[in-house]
Amino acid sequence: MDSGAVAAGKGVEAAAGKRVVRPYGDTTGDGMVQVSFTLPVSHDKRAEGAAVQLANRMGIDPAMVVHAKPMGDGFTFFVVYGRVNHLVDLSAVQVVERDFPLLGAKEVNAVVKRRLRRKLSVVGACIGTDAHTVGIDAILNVKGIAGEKGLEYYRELKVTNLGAQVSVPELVEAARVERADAVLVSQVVTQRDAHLHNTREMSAAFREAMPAGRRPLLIVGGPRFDETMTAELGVDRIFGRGTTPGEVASYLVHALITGGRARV
Ligand code: B12
Repeated sequence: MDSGAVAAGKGVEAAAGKRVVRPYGDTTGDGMVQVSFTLPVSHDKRAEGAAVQLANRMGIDPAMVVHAKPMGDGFTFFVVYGRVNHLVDLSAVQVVERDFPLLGAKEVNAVVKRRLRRKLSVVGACIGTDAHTVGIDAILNVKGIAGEKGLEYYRELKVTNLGAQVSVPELVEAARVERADAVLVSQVVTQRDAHLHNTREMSAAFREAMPAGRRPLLIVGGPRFDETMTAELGVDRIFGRGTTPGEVASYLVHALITGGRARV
């Protein structure tokens, strides 16, 4: 390590165009991490040994069980603390950065009114068996989230929130009836990759039901989506954990009206 290149006190090293960091636990750059998991074994000394063995195999060495709690019959929850030698190269990290300007509600309304000259129609739902509506409601309902109002608050947006457990055919039909400019789908349950299967089914159904250029913008969101998977899932944008209504409204304006790929 080139000590002269270490960013003072932050555990960041710079060498040959790389920006490398290592975890911080007790002291800067000591590589200490904490992980939690459940093993299908009753809690005893052997179970704790098994947790340490797993942590070692994950590259955590030395590893220390700092918390172990029985979780019903034959299961134990662990928190393990220990050191990894892995480094993170910040220059090689790939994420989806916001590539559109963040607008206030007034600006969104003004652009829609001036450029679209009609209300922008948005249809939202949780599809499949998913009944976790809190996320889509946070984006759509007036009450919004974290002090920010949802899309229903925007005068120039017409919001149809179909709620929970909507089937794909119902969603396609509602999008047609509402002449949706954008369809917003929430998927929170990820067991057996349900969110991926459901999203693929949804995007395929829209492609089949509507000709290219006539289909609405397809947006999915939920806490466990990988935002880089848009092409693979056949959607226009994926929003993850902590999304705000303002981000979504700004994206709609960018994607449908002001951006290079203007659709309407
Ligand atoms: C509340 C809750 C419930 C409530 C839901 C009530 C409701 N009306 O939504 C009830 C009790 C019904 C419930 C039931 C179940 N739940 Co539940 N539930 C939760 C809990 C505690 C909170 C979820 C939540 O509301 N988050 C708050 C919102 C605001 O966050 P969010 O969804 O991430 O949304 C934000 C972003 O992701 C994004 N976003 C989300 N959607 C969209 C969509 C678009 C278009 C956009 C742009 C953005 C966007 O923007 C939002 C705002 O920032 C989570 C655990 C947790 N702490 O997260 C478990 C959790 C999601 N549930 C879980 C499970 C397993 C279930 C059940 C299967 C349990 C059971 N065995 O019955 C059932 C399934 C019911 C069903 N058919 O779907 C698991 C899912 C595990 C997995 N890997 O899939 C979790 C993670 C709990 C756990 N650790 O096991 N649940």
